[in-house]
Amino acid sequence: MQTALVLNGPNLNLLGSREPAVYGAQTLADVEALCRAACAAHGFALDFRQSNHEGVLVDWIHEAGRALAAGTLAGVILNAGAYTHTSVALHDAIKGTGVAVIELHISNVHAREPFRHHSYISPVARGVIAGFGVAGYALAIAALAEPRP
Ligand code: CA2
Repeated sequence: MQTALVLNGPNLNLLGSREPAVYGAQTLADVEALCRAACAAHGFALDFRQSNHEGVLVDWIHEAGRALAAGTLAGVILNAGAYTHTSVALHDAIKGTGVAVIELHISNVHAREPFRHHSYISPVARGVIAGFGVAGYALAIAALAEPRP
């Protein structure tokens, strides 16, 4: 059974505690449960993580690259949070490992402040899902199950 690796970046541990109008009322634990159900439906194991540290996220992408080489990885769903808009390091890690990454945002970043309109992840992502709330995580897991175009 292949694994879907779901990586969450800075401040996503605060989900459900503030800004419900933007991010909804569900907690990160609720999102993990939602992902577990979606993975079960698609025959994936789930590895669900969160870090506030850029280098830790880079290390996890490298680990995903090794899992890809071993044939145990279905792909990565990455909500890089604010690092989406700043991190050349994450861009380089994704490009360097060749892992299939689906970029995920809970909010529609393009309907928000201009500084959220640019992503360093998008050019190296297989696809992007944004604006569907936490349901986007289940959509991303379903997308991982689709054959590559
Ligand atoms: O919409 C998304 O998923 C984002 O990746 C969330 C990031 C933001 O910087 C991106 O532009 C879009 C922020 C995550 C912070 O989440 C919080 C949740 C509750 C309270 C405070 C922060």
